Formats: sequence, C-alpha cells, structure tokens
Amino acid sequence: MKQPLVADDPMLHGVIPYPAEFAERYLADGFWGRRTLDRVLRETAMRRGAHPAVIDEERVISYAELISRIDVSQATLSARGINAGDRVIIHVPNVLEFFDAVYAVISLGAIPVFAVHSHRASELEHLARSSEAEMLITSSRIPGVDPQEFCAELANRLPLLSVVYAEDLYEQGLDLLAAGREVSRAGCPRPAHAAAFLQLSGGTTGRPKLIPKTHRDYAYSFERSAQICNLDDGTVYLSGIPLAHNFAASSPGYMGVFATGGTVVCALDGSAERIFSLIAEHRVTVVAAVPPLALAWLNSSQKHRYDLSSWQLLQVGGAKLSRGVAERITPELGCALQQVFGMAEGLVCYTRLDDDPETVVSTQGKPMCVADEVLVLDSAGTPVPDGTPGNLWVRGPYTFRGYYNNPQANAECFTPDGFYGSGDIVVRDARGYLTVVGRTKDVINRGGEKISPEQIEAVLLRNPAVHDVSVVGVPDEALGERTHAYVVPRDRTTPTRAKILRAWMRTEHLAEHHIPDVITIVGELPKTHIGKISRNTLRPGATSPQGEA
Ligand code: OOB
Repeated sequence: MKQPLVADDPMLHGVIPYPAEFAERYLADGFWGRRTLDRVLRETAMRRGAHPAVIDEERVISYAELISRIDVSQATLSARGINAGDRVIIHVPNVLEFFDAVYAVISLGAIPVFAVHSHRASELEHLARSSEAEMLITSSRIPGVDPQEFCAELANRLPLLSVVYAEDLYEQGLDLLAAGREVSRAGCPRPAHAAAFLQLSGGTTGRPKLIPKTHRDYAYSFERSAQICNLDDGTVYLSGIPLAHNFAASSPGYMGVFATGGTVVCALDGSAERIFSLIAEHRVTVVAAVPPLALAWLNSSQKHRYDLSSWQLLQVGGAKLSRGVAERITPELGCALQQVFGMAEGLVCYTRLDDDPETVVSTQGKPMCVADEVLVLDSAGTPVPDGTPGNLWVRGPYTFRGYYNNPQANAECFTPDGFYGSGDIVVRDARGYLTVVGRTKDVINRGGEKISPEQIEAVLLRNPAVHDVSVVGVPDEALGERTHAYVVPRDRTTPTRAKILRAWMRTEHLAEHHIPDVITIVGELPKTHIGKISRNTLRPGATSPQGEA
C-alpha cells in the first residue's frame, strides 16, 4: 500500500503539510521509509540480540534485554492508563531507564515530550500545559534534585499530572506480570508518517516551543547521520550532553547507534574525569559534545591519566566552535574532529570524515541530505553571493513544517513557500559548506559598527590565560550598544586582568571597535540546559537562562 503523503494526526496540529509534489519526491527518492523508531530498534535486536545495547555503570544490557525491559515497562504504562496518542514528558538523565521510558511510550503509540533533566517545576509546568501531557516520567538519579521535594512541587503546580519514576517502570511491570494481571502489551503503534514525539526548540529567547517529528523524517535523519559518521556494529557511543537533545538523539546519537547495532554508554554528567574514565573503560569510539565541554576536556589535567586510544571521533556542535579550540582537538585528544551544525527544527550539517583539516577546523560542514534546500538571503530576502554573510533559510525532508499548536510562531519563521528561517547568519562557500558567523539577534550594533560577538570571542580564546569567554552587547547612551566580554581565566588562583587582556588584544592587530569596552573576569559562564553558553543570561536585566534548551 502506498504511504499517505500527509498524516491526519492531531499531533501535527498547526503544521503546514508538505506540498504533495514534495512528499511524493521524498517517498520516491527513499528519504521517507516505513519504519517507525521502535521498529528500527526491534529489527536491530533481531540480528544483534546478545550484543550490548546500553552500558550504565555496572549494568551491561543486551539488545534482547533492552527489548524485554521496554515491553515490561510498556505494561506499567498501560496499567497506569496511558493510551495511544497521550503525551508523556520524559524528564530522565542519561541512564539506562531513559531508554525504557522513551521506547515504552513510543511502542504504546503514545507521544514522548522531551524535557531536559535540568528542567525544574517551572519549565515542566509550561511543557505539560502546552503539550497537554497526561504523565511525566522522572528519575531518582537527577543530580542535585531531592526527588520528594521535586514531586511535591510538581503536584502543587500540576495536580492532575501523573508522575512516575523511570526506575519503577520495569520493576512495577515485572510485578504486574508476575501477579498475572491482565495488561496489554500490544500497544498501538503509530504509522511512520505520523508524529513520533515532540521535541523542544533550542531558541535563545522565550519559552521553548514544541516541534513534532514524524517517524519517517526522524528515521531518515539518524540513518543518514549514521552513514556520514561511519557508525557500525562496533561503535561505542558516549554523549556528554543530554540524550533528550536532538544532537545526542539523532546526529547520529543513540538512535543512529541503535539503527546500526553498536553500544551506547551512559554518562550522568560531562565532567572530564567521568568522560575520560568511561572512554578508557568501555573503549568508546565516538563522543558528542557542545563547545564548552570540549574546551573543558582539552584544558583538563586528567587527559593524560587515561588510555584514550579507542577514541576515534569527537563530534562538536550546538554552538560555534572557535577555530583555535578546533585546532587543538586532534593533537591534544588524539581523535578526529567533526563539526555538527544542527537544529531541533531540522537541518543538520556535518564536516565529513574525509574532509581536509582546514575544512574541519574552519567550517560547520555541509547539509547531510542532497534534498536539503538552503537559501542564504539578505534582510530584504535577496540571495547573497557565496562568501557573503546572510540569513539561513532551509527546507527539506527532515526539516519541520511548523511548531505544534503555535500559529503565531509559525507565521513568523516560515516563508510562504515553506522555508524555515533559523535566525543564524552563515557564509556558504562554493562547495555548499556553511560557516556560522552569528545569530541575527546577537549582532552588536556599536555606534553603527556591526560586531559579531563570536569574532571577539575567537580572538580572546587564543590567549593562553583565557579558558572561556562570552561577549554580549550592553545598552550605551552614546554608542547605542557597547561590547562586554565575560572571561573565565584558566588559572583561577592568579587570574589574568582585564587591562592585560586589553593590551594583548591590541597586539593582535584588531580594529579598535573589536576590543571589548568592558572586560569582566568571572569564575564561570552561565549555561543553557544542554550546556551551551547562555548569552541571554549575561545581558543586563536577565535573571536565568529560562527557556533555553
Ligand atoms: C542543536 O540544536 P538546537 O535546536 O539546540 O539549537 C540550534 C541552534 C542553531 O540554530 C544555531 O544557532 C546553534 O544552535 N548551533 C550552532 C552549531 N550547532 C547549533 N552554531 C554554530 N555552530 C554550530 N556547530 O544545537 C543541534 C541539533 C542537532 C545537531 C547538533 C546541534
């Protein structure tokens, strides 16, 4: 039977369907297949039953065991009244039970809503309301959270939301089955063209928006990513960022690993010590990180204490990786670097494993799919020539067509013919490789001089006394905006001084307006929920990185 071109699915409410001619092409060209996300995992389990699928501390779980945990967990969810189509928030860190929860919900035909485990009651309340969730699955292993206090606060805000610990899904399911309770494990799988889950936008303003992903577009994105990253059944994958984030889920992420039959190692946090010890212990081959983590690993004295010889590839994405940091990765960590420029909304670009070193350190890669249509436009909507910065617009088989139930946001970020504007300013070269030079909203207008904060950050990062830096624009009566750099020194006992840094910058042959008006030395920089530096929090009047994923 032919696959429908559009899904009649309430989870796609507000989403502009792909025009028939596009859908037909994506199907005919094989970008969209028929496999659902749980089917992908179950098919791998049929061929790789005994192979380790997940390692979490001492627990080594084979593909066959993982499937059986998922089936048993599904029984718990059914017994608690979860049905096909219900929304279930996943609020679980990088632990084995994350997979029980995600795949049990999906196998039931219910819809996971991916929170990040650093979200707290306030963000979760917003998510629960906007997704009309029935249940929230949390964990007793979230660092720094008292589970009882947390659940009490949630119950206070959301008295009707059912809250379950991921750790209980499997245990309670076993009890139910042992007691011979009549529980349905059949589920009600959704078709490949229907929404599989809701993911959060990572935008840096306002509350996160909900992005519906269909099985077929998501399966394409992680299968293609797995190909580009050369995953195979010997891959051992470790993510320093939350598995709930699109990068660690599908670029190629744990789903790409499950599609190819490798192993996912769980890391509860991204500290250098934990990551290096896991790499050494489990012979990890591929690691994913955001730039601040990669920088922390590079600057850690721990790196010589561990055998990191299995490590083949470090993927860095989520925010701009400065060239100076990129250049240190292979010499200092011994693995290859891959830059990943992606967005939860869709488009993912990769530097390729066989790219020349200059391309790998200086660009953010090229789109993964030949059917990705990228436009680089000036503010009037006219295409700019290659080599000139412009706004990025994109359309393609795995790029979304609208936020869930959010007509206002959808009206603002799509062109009439369905291109999504990400707000990124990029330069494209003749080969189609993109270099991210900033974000529309981050550009600092200093007396008419347009300054990209990334450019100043990249210079400061070359100074050996600087560990990390973030630059923001601050309102200024005379100039409109002035530049303010927040600098984390490498040596915290005798930190460098603003005056010394400014004098050093002058020796770097910079235009005067590229030397920060103010430099503040700080102990650390505020981060978003997945560990990107939060410029919003550094801007005057900001309180916390609320809403930034
Ligand atoms: C990833 O997804 P989100 O949704 O958290 O954030 C997307 C935004 C992009 O629009 C861009 O502004 C920024 O994050 N970004 C980068 C970047 N990767 C993402 N900016 C500069 N250089 C990069 N390499 O962050 C994401 C999703 C899938 C794969 C990788 C990252």
